[in-house]
Amino acid sequence: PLDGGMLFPRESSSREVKELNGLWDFRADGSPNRNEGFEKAWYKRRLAETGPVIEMPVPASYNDITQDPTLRDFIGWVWYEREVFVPARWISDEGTRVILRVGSAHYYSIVWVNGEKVTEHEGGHLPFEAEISSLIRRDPTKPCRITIAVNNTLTLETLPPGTIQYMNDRTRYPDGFFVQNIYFDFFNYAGIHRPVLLYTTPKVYVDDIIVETNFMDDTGLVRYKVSVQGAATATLKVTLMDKDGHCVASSNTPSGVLKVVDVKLWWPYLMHENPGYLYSMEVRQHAPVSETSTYEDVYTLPVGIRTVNVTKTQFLVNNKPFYFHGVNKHEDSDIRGKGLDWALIVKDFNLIKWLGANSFRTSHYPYAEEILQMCDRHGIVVIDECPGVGIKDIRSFGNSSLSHHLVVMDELVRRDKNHPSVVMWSVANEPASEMPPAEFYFKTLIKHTKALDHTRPVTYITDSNYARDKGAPFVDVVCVNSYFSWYHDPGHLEVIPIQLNAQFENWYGKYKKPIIQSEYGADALPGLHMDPPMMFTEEYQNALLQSYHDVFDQKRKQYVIGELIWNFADFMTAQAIHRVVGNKKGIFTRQRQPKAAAFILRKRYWRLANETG
Ligand code: GCB
Repeated sequence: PLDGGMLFPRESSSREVKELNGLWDFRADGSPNRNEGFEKAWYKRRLAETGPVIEMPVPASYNDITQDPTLRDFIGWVWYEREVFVPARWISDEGTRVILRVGSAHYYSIVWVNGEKVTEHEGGHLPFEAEISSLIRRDPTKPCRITIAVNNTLTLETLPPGTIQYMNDRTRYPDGFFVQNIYFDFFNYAGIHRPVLLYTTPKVYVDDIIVETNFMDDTGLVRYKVSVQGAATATLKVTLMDKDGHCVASSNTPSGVLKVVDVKLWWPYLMHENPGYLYSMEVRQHAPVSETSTYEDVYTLPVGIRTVNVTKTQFLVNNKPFYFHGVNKHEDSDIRGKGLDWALIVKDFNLIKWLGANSFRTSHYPYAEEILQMCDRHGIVVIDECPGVGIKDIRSFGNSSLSHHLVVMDELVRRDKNHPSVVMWSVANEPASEMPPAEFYFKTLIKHTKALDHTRPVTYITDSNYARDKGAPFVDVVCVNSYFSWYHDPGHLEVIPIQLNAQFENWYGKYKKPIIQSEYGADALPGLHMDPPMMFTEEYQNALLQSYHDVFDQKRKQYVIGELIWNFADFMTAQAIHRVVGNKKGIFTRQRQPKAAAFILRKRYWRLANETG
């Protein structure tokens, strides 16, 4: 069980938010054992007093910001620091809690405030926070100095996993040489990737809200549970409002079911003329402080009312068959790496809607909450994936890896449980699921996830053989990746109809579960042309996609319930002989300009929307 609900920080009449984005002082610890920062306790003084610092933007990956190749490929601890003035009224009012929150930092983080450790966190894609109220009250005249050390080292027990390999042959490698091996295909960008902020709540506060929605005929049902922290007794008022701010249901108990007459359901994009309809659930809580005053806290949660169900052959949203025609993405762009960037986020949504895509998978880690909130508003359906990518080594199936994986699912479900856009959890991508320990591993992991959230189906994405995969018995939907005529039979497009048909028939024959083609694609260098098509040209990417689509069209009327292209956009990877400055399977370039394939998909997705929507 985790500590606290970690509701997304929102301003309200009782809560303030102060963003700490911008330039922070920064230093990478390049000492041979990467430990100088701890030995010399850099957090005790200003970072600039313990050595040279550079300016580093937050949020952003640090890798591509400078001209220094050692920083791009740095492995170990980097140190961030920033001083901030906390508003005097936050300090003087003892009834105010002040919380420091990091949206995400990759991979392991330790946080100090004025030299005192306030929290540490493992995992690069989920938020963490610490209450710092008493600390900042100790010396209200001083600015508050926030130090965050972040380590990107991956081991067999991290998610994603990796190994550190020391090269001790001095005839071939320089002294102290080591490399980070990874088993996944994207650059291991690091740093503070999402906003850092301070926010306040009253001492008695709304700590968590859980909603589960359903409907019967025209009546929406919102089952909710509010947890309040800081007081034994508090009075609550829960009000559900429609888009125009009219109250449609209310209650004054901490849990219950709100009934909404003439409900406006949350529908996916293109399935309804008014997709992404959100109600607002205002939770207003009062707790007496003294005879004359009370603490009041107000938190407003967007709520979409919808259901999700899976049958042997269909994925149902609001009891209507939903066909996933969409993309796999990455959080990735020039210069900022995996840093959250609003211009990029909005551009990507505009491209998704231009394509007529109705869904994406958060390959291969949880994306920023800000992105899921946009999905809620626009009706873009999400398969929410945890960072379980690259579980290839048998040692990554061990007990401590599994227990960490369970905690990551705890954190992911805690964070994303209330998003109507999230319709399914993916617990992993392309694990070595044919290995013997995979059976227990996935059985346990999926059972755990279902216990956390009984309302959503659970899957993981497989590229192993249907006859040998050991986790597939436990998933609700089979998600298969395949790269026919790319990694297998390269250049031979003619194999696709046979091999793809066999893939679907084998999986369905064995498991009788609906199938999503969760990845397929080909690299294409924009502007490279050949006819007849050759690999890496735009023509080959087009031809390959079209061959896949022909098979999808036969099977989607039976049990194939979705197709997600690999990938929405080109993205950075580690340097390797099969990667030319990154993975080029995007239908858009990394700068979000269309390749020829984007127009093929656009035509297809709009046609599918009209046929299935
Ligand atoms: C896959 C992986 C994805 C890779 C892709 C590729 O199967 O899931 O992370 O980027 O193939 O292009 O190799």
